Amino acid sequence: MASNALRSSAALGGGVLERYADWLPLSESTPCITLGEGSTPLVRAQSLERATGADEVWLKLELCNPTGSFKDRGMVVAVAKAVEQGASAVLCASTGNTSASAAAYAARCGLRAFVLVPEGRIAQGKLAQATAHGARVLAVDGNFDDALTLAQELTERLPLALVNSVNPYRIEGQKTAAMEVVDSLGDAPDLHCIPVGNAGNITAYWKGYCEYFHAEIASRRPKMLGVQASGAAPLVLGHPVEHPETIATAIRIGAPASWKGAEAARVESGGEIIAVTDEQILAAYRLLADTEGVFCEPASAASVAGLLARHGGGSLVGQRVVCTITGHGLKDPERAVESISADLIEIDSNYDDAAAAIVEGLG
Ligand code: AN7
Repeated sequence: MASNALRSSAALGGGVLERYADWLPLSESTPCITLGEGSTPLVRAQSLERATGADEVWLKLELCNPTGSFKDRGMVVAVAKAVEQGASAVLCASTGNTSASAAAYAARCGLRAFVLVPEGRIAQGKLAQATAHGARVLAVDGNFDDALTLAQELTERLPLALVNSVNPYRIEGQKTAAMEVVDSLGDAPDLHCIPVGNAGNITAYWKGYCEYFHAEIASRRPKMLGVQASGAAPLVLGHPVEHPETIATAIRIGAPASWKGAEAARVESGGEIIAVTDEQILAAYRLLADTEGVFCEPASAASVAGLLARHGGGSLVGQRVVCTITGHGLKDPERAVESISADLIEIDSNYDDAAAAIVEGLG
């Protein structure tokens, strides 16, 4: 009954479960739920082609997912499996986007959602989403790493499905983004740039690229360029960071759960994991908004900041590059307003004042 009801809620065109069913651990009794996640745009970024010398730079706009981040791809699988297994509640620790996604899919499936977030360090838009979907939000007096430890303890003892990316279904769903890149471009790119926080996503992309390579759908695999914020760069330093700090709150993580997955992606792909400063992240954030019309959240701009830091000199001639843009700029309105408020021009409500300001702007 329940599963039929959920099945009939599928979107026209299908979501990740329907499109990538052959690649996912689904069974007859997995409900085919969707909010229309996946099938995100892949758009050219000419300013980045000029800066890096690459033949093509593509942005995979994961901010176009239903809750505004890439998390929906993995969450739809994790929540579908939780429903299949009879769970009535889900729990996650989150820097914000996972909680927004868990809350949305739980609401859609009639599950309760509980989320643990680092107190005072989650972007307002994400908190608004979790609250809007009726999740019970627990603000932890600690950072994300403390919250994740607590989440694991809680799910060991209470009847809750853990939907962090330590849940393998999350990685399975997220790998479909790499498959979509290959489906769109006809093959894997030479280089794939991606922000790294808890390291689930880089692990998932690498898995997706490898599976398509082994199935001979892709003729090669890209080098993976993982990018961390310099104040939260455990994978670059080679040890956990006790007090991670960065304005990119989504990736303010000191002890990534998928450490080994990120390392494997780096080594097996012949790639790198590098750190960029908050200044470099904000410069990329503004560049994407100013020159490409893409308004992402700061953590997402890390992939582009990393691309420019490593290849800004024009070393990518002949190459095809993809950068994942993980989350929407509206998630973190305070950051956006902070960086644009200086440009607000106050005028009286009359034609002459308005026209004068516009003529000045036309320069
Ligand atoms: C916009 O929501 O960890 O390396 O709890 O929100 O897979 O962790 C978010 C991570 C990049 C890093 N960009 O991905 C959470 C959370 C955005 C993000 C990442 C996150 P992972």
